[in-house]
Amino acid sequence: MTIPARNHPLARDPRLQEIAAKVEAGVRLDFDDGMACLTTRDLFGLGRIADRAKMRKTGNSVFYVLNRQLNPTNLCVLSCKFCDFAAKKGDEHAYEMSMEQILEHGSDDIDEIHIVSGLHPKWKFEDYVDIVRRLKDAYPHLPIKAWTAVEIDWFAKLSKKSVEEVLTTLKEAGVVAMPGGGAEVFSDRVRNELYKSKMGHERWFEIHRTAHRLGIRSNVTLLYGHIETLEERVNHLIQVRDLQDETGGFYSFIPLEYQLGTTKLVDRPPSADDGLRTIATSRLMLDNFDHIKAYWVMLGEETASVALNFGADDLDGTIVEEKIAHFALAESPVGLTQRRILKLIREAGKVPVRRNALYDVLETHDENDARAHSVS
Ligand code: V47
Repeated sequence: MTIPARNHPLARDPRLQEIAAKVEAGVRLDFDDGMACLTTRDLFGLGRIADRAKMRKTGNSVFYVLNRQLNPTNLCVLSCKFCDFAAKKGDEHAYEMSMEQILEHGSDDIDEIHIVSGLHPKWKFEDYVDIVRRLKDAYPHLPIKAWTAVEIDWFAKLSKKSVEEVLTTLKEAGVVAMPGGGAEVFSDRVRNELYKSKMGHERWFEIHRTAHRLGIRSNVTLLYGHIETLEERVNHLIQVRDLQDETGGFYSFIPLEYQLGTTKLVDRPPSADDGLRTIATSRLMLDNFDHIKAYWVMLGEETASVALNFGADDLDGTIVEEKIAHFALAESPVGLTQRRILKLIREAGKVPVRRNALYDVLETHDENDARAHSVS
């Protein structure tokens, strides 16, 4: 029996009542629905609908990973206007790690190493491949999630190889998955304003499409809360959904909250309300995604925990030493303990599930376990 839209119990806003009925009937949301989600005054109604949609995908589970981030250098030939991480030679915050320092980031006790880098003006493609090879040699069981599409595009230029050749070489070296960075906002207007010299969205799509074809699955991000319009956010989601329809290769969608840092593209950071609304809208628009990530580094721990009742089902991980958001003055810690992550998930009333980079389930923390971990 279909519930008449006007009486739908989950929301007060009549537009959301229609959306709830559509979601329940498995009818895909359109652009106007996306705009209604992003502009409704009934935030809690939106959250309830998104949580219901999440429950249908992954039940009460919330995923997390024992991981470590590695950013081998921040020297970068690009000058994206939102980025405080990138540096030019001679800048006070410029750095490049030695191979020894890089290898110290690996461990046999974690389930993912997440590698993102600057586009170093001197390093060759082989140097980046070598990082993967050496990590793989040192830690054969550690899943390596490495290089965004921006780096892959750069590697293809450096080596004069095709995207397929670059990705095949990296896969042979040990890359099993790719992070979703560099997507920013799939809009030519935003690109022209903020990151003109970086590849456009067609190339980003081509790289992820090729990765998926080669068996390297990946994530996709949205950088929100700067100069983009709400219409551009919804268009971004629709383009992401179209690509997922085509390849089915994305694990997770990750809205990244813009950190003002020193780049200050806008006067104020995005609000918690905006973060929750964006997560919930992503869950509802992206009906072909299993996972929506509440990235605690940029949202802050508390908002990320609340987001687990607004459609998110993944908290990312322990990270240990985050740099990109913290060079942009993020207020969150640089890493979290496993105990803290379990607490954030349990405070949201959900069940923590430990995964690896490939979303294989490694451990479900049951009720008895919950009591053991609640002693802080
Ligand atoms: O592409 C740069 C963003 C991204 C800022 O795939 C900024 O699991 C906010 O992609 N404020 C890199 N964001 C990080 C990334 C990521 C993070 C966590 C998990 C995954 C995953 C991917 O960081 C860049 C850019 O969009 N970024 N500067 C800033 N000031």
